Amino acid sequence: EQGEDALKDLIADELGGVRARSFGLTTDVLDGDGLTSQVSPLMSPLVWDLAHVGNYEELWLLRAAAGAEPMRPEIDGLYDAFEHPRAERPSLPLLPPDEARAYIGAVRAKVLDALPSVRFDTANPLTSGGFVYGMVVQHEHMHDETMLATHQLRKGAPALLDPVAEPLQKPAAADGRDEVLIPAGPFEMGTSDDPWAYDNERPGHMVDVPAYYIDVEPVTNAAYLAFMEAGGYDEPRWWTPAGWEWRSTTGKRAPAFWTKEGGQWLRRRFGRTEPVPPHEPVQHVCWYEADAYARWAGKRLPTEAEWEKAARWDPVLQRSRAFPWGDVYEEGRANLGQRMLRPSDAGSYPSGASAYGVRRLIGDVWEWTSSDFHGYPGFRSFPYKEYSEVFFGPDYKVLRGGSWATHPLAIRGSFRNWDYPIRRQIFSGFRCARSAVAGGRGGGVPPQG
Ligand code: AVJ
Ligand code: FE
Repeated sequence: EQGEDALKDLIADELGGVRARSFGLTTDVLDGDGLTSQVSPLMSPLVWDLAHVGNYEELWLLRAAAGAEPMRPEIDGLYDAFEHPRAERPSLPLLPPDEARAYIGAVRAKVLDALPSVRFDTANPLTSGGFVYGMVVQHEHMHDETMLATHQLRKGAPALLDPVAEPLQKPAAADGRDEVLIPAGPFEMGTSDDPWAYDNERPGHMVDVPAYYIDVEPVTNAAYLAFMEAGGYDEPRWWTPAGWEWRSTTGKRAPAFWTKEGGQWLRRRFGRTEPVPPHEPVQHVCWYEADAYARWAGKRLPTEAEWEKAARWDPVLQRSRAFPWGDVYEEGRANLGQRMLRPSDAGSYPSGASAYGVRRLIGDVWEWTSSDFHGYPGFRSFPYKEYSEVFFGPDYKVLRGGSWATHPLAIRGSFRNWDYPIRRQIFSGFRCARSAVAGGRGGGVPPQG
């Protein structure tokens, strides 16, 4: 009982925190067209995201968890992501900003009213451990990160204050290791006991991973620029056939938001233009670009299992941990939660290193892996198949680790994100790996360009 009350207090706090964040990205900083127009067919109008998170909260916390009747059944269809793809959303009769705010506020008031009487007993998997509340809080944080991608795509004057916060930890002296060897052996991938983990992170299962090397840090802008200057975009041998096709049809020759002026590379960041910072991880690259860079570097992208073993496995204790540094989130060990509007420089956050000494796996940039998105052995869809299961297959690549824009509650070592290999509006970067077998980079997609 005591534990359940404390958990409910935490849930109420986190619901309040995420809503403040959502307002900070919408009605606090924009109005009118800024909220209702669409900046790219890839994104929703911000006012759609705002009402959608409230509608999702109504579906799961009022109707499913508390047995309430629908508040406004006529709007459900508008905010169903599967009924209306993003490109269609601006032409829908969406709730205007003030009505959206009123609706999601009314939902929230009822949620907080009902919370004390919702039972969290283990007999109901939806509410056991507060699962469905965790799902709703994480969902809103994920949409907040999506809203940040919308802000990044906006033209015109900056809407977001740049906190220009220093990283909580300054870069440490380089320890001279570009990559570390992860010896062969099994590790536990995924989780069976994190109460707020998604279905796609479950169940925990042992995976035997051959020995490999993995980069200590994500690939920086300076390193990526070396690939560009070496003609990386013009050499079909570095690209898979689909990647070469992407590069040829789009004409892209640099990460998204980069422009060259007077011989200098600049990048646009939330409405401001600045020189490309050499020591930050490269951001806004698609999977094809990451894959081509890795091949040029004589390496390859890590598999999902390799990424997760480097992040979570403690070879001394012989178990996986939730975060690289231990079992609980600790502020100051990773660049998360939008405290800066950018990734941190290489060498930052040394206390976030994993047991193997791999750094900045959590936060800074989402990291592309070589893996397609599939269910783990024993996967069971829960609580709805449209969260994960409908995306399983060869069309999506898995990203790991979260970005500077990801909230700590919506990331952990087992968390899996996925997107199309052409996507670059997300806060995506990568690190490289290579097999530790004699003579081979091994395991990469063979170049056939
Ligand atoms: C897990 C980030 C791929 O944004 O499409 C949001 C999360 N699911 N609403 C997405 C999600 C339902 C999802 N990603
Ligand atoms: Fe959603």
